[in-house]
Amino acid sequence: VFTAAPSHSNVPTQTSECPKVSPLLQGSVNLTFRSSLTFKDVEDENKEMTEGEYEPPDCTARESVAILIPHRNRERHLLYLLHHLHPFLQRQQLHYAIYVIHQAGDATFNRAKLLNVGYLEALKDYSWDCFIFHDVDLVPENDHNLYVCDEQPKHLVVGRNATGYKLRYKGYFGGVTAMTRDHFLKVNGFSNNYWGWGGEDDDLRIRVELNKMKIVRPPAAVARYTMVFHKRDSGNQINMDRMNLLRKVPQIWKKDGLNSCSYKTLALDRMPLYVNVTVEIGDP
Ligand code: UD2
Ligand code: MN
Repeated sequence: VFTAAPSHSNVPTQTSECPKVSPLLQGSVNLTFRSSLTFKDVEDENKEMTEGEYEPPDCTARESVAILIPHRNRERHLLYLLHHLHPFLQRQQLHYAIYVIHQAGDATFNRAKLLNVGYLEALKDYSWDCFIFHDVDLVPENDHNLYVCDEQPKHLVVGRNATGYKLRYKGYFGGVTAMTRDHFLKVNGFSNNYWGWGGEDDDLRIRVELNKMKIVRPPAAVARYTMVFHKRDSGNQINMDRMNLLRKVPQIWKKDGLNSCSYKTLALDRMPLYVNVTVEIGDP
């Protein structure tokens, strides 16, 4: 499935590169969150998807991007996100695949480790150029917020509805970020040691800075998201150790990350809209 050939049979095999700016972009879109929406509806809207992967039908995409979504027990949010994200990415004329990394069991949640697993598993399918680390509950409002990587690690959530579309704090690197395969390898990925809520995004920023890279952001006018309302999940209590961990990043980052990420894949399901990786990642 993960081959270069487009799945659309009436398209000539030799296609030219997609334009630098997609003619399909619409700008700011009106988001809807219909409570009667079902997975079947979203599958029917996206018939051209094969096993979570997409390629533009009549041009060759300039970039191949893997979207990684850490997940447990947020089915409704996942559905809304898929409903909006597939057409959004298709309007950007990307070659992409969506991976949902599902934490098995009910031990404390570990967002960062799940994202490390997503990176390692996605690279078994294809040599993706770019990775987007994506909260399940953040829906992009403007398709000029391009899901491609930059020369430098990119933070895509300048603002969101709940915070008046203002950057939460200087250095904030949470929610949705884009890093190339090499950027992420260079920083040894995320730490695997953040169990529960908070800190893992700041840890990644520190890794980026220690490696002499600089975080960039799209213009505030396009880097806008709607976060679907939610309370703190059970199993994701605030991580009281996070400040301690953050102080130790310079000493720890080389031995805690991609190179020490141990896990057991329980299932890998290639569904129409995404690849679902169910993984056992242990507990604190
Ligand atoms: C903020 C950050 C997020 C992360 C988190 C701290 C923003 C917009 N987002 O999110 O990137 O840094 O703080 O850890 O600032 N999840 C599940 N099931 C669970 C728990 C979490 O699927 O039971 C996933 C899901 O993708 C969710 C993400 O983890 O979006 C972050 O958790 P959250 O949404 O509860 O935390 P939030 O909104 O404070
Ligand atoms: Mn959230």
